[in-house]
Amino acid sequence: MQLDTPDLLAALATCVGARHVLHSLEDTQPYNEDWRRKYRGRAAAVVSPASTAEVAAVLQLASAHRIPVVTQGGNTGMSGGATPDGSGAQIVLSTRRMNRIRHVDPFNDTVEVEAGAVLEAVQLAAGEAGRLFPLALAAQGSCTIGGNLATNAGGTAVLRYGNARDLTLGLEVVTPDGRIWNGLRGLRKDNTGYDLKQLYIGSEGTLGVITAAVLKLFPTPVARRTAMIALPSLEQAVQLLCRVRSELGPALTAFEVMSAACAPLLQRHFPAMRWPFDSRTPVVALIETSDHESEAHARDVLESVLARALDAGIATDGVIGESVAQSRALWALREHLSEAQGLEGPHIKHDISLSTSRVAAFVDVAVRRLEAEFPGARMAWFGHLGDGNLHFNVLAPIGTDPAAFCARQEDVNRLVHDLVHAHGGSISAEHGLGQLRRDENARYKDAVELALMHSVKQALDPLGLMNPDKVLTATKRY
Ligand code: FAD
Ligand code: 2HG
Ligand code: ZN
Repeated sequence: MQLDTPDLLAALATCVGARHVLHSLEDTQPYNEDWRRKYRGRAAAVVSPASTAEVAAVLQLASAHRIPVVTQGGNTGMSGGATPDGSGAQIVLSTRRMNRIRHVDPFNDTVEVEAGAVLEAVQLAAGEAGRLFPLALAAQGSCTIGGNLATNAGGTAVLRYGNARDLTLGLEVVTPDGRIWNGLRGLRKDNTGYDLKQLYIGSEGTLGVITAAVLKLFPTPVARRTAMIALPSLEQAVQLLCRVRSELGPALTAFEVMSAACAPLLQRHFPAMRWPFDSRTPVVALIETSDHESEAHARDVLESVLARALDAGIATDGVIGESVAQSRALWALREHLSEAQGLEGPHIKHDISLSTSRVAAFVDVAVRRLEAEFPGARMAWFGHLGDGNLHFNVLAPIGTDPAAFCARQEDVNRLVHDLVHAHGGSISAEHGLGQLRRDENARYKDAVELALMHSVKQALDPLGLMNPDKVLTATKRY
């Protein structure tokens, strides 16, 4: 039976308390819009449970009355996955109040946290216990563990520690009908049937609500060093990656790249930041090493890596952060790129991955074709070259209307994604499909794989109430 608005609000209030149910347009506005301001909807209500039991109560209510639920963590997602539609029928379930770090276990090298815990708070809790939680991304001050797991977030340390999936040992999930699955096992070996947690990780809120997780911890390095290196081409950047990967082994913890179109954006929107090279440098790499010996050892290792790259003619210039502050300043350049691109105006994002052996060939042909078809368009790509993951973002030509350029998004996507597909890559590396890439994914995905995905959705969310029309086109209407 459908509920009218006053009854819905009253029923939700019995689950979480009236103070934690928002309804007015003003109160719900921040939850109705995504970080990029690309998507805007209208939630019937925003409900904020404080515990797993309260999430279960909300989902029991939603399932009894056929109310669709959009789970939202930090709302920093890049694919519109956490934004309700405009029907006014969906509720947003915010995990913000479920933010406890339940238990750090240094003997097992694990931490158990609630889904609404902010990533940075988890990193700090691990640090206080003398351990490292290595997931790292520019949104870490706002994004939540639940969102990280639901999108299988990547970030800057994947080449050393893996993505969110690789860092997860156990999950607690509330199913769409309000049952609680406690899979909070901190085991590194557990072959007792289907590995259900892997279905929920990366499912973007379409199968259930992740309420807690057991995550892996690692030894904290004694020293970290950052270098920024100027390179004549992406091909040279890949060569450098291969060299440092074999020279440094596990000491290499990040290998990021930025294209020439990125520097002017930072200079325009963050003029106080200092770009250390000529702003026309074709490619700049940002490398981070972690050392378990000493500061001096870390410095020597990175200095010799840079010297050898310069001697071999792979790199043309380089700087090493001589202090924590200098390293932070180098990282800040990389971390402000999303914001700088957003300040430049709406643009067309691609979150692609390719094998590192094919990434340079892809970029070469993609740039040539885009330049031919969209003269003046700026290919402001950057990203995690260590994982073959580029944010191949395309910006409007200088002086033109960015919104008019974005109207051609489908044509740009077709060109870029067809090429990614032809190069054996993926059109969605770390941001999730959400609503932004749902249809693109259906276009390229193997038909059998897509059918199996629909079967999983049908099995775990038979009423189709969990984040409808995200990841997959809904086959049911509530
Ligand atoms: P939200 O945006 O709230 O939600 C994202 C998706 O997860 C939605 O589909 C939502 O329904 C679902 N969801 C959220 N919580 C739960 C839950 N508890 N249970 C079930 N489903 C849930 N991403 C990267 O991977 N790597 C990066 O380097 C990176 N850098 C970024 C930099 C900036 C400046 C910004 C703004 C974003 C960046 N992102 C990056 C994207 C984003 O931060 C990640 O996708 C992050 O994991 C989302 O977390 P969130 O809590 O904000 O999730
Ligand atoms: C990053 O790596 C994020 O900084 C955001 O994944 C990418 O803004 C983007 O396109
Ligand atoms: Zn990224």
